[in-house]
Amino acid sequence: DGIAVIGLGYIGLPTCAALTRHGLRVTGVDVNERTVSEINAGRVPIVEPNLDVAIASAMADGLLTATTSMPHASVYLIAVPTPFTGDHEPDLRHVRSATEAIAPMLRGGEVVILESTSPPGTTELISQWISDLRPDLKLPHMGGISDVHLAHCPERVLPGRIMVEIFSNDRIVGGLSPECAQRAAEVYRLFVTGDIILTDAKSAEMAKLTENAFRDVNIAFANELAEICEHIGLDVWEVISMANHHPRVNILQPGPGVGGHCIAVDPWFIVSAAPEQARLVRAARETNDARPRTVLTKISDALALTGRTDGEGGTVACLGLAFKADIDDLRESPALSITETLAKERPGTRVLAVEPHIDALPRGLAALPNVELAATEQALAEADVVVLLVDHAAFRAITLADLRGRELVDTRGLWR
Ligand code: SAJ
Repeated sequence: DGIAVIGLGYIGLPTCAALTRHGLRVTGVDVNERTVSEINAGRVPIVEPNLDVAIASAMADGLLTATTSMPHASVYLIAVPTPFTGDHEPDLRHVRSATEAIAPMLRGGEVVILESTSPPGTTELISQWISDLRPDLKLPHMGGISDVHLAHCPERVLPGRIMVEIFSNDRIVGGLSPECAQRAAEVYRLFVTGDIILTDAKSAEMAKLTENAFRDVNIAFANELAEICEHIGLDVWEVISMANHHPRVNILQPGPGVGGHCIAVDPWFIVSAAPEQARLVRAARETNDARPRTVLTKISDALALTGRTDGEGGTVACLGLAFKADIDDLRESPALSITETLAKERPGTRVLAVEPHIDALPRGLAALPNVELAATEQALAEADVVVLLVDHAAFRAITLADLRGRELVDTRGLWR
């Protein structure tokens, strides 16, 4: 009966592409009717290199269909968002509704795989949810032989490189039983060239969170170093670059904060699972979340140097809105939030937003009368203060000569 991929976003859609490239028949399921009709019309609603061609050829080969209603499938792959609530607790409502849609379809023998990054224990929770809805089935959390196989296989692809990493990355497959892990691993062996590591579901859940918490803690270390170096009058990028010549030191780069929908979210799942123990993980989150405010203070200081005090005019060029270099993704972007907060807090200041990867300002920014989308040259020509927020390749060509006479706030160390 083929494979059903639930959630046609940044993970689900590339997974459809990867499976169909290997000749497998895939039904993509999404609650959003617009997403479904876009995909069925051969259009890809997200920007990711090479994804559009892969989806177009899957459609041309008749291997992919998108729908809003859950089909029967031999393998269900859940790739829905797992955000957090206002108080940093995991919000599993999309996983729950995917489970509720799958449960009535089960006949026995199916493999259900959770790919969404989830708090430890979620795969077991899915097993319990299914058994509540289907008391006629044996589920793996009950022990013994089960009718349905459940596993967690966390996605690990890097936005911007998804269509490479989805094939080449090693995969962790954590089953609710060894048999569940084996059955889920068979699915990944169909298209993954990297190693497949078998474990239990809870260890797989924690391993994924650990990867992103590792990166968050290391970025927080770089951001804290930036603040220390500034306090004592040193160039943090030079200090890090020298320290990284040590064979066992590899410090990441400071920046305006951590964006995207993974690294700024996942560590909170660890904090939620063990609040007393996860002190460093929590501190890292708080350090990285505090960065945009530090950048805003620097922008105010720079404006003051040009003779502008709060609310008193001036033009600021904000270079970059995306959450990191060379992508168009603005979700949870510190660059976007800095630009928006600046414009809101200083209504008398003109803000020129430069983002070569988009054609129109996102709604929140477009609604502000003092914000315009500008080309790099115009922004550099008209600004009193130039703020570098994202190290896009397009901005690397800017020279110090182009910036002469402007106050600079460089959050990425490009203009040292
Ligand atoms: N950042 C810095 N300094 C650095 C590196 C990154 O400030 O030295 C910032 C970026 O500007 C960005 C944020 O961190 O705002 C996150 O960017 P990223 O490139 O580190 O990670 P993501 O969010 O694009 O993807 C991560 C990846 N995880 C790891 O590298 C451990 C990816 O492999 C995961 O699949 C993805 O999260 C996910 O979906 O969980």
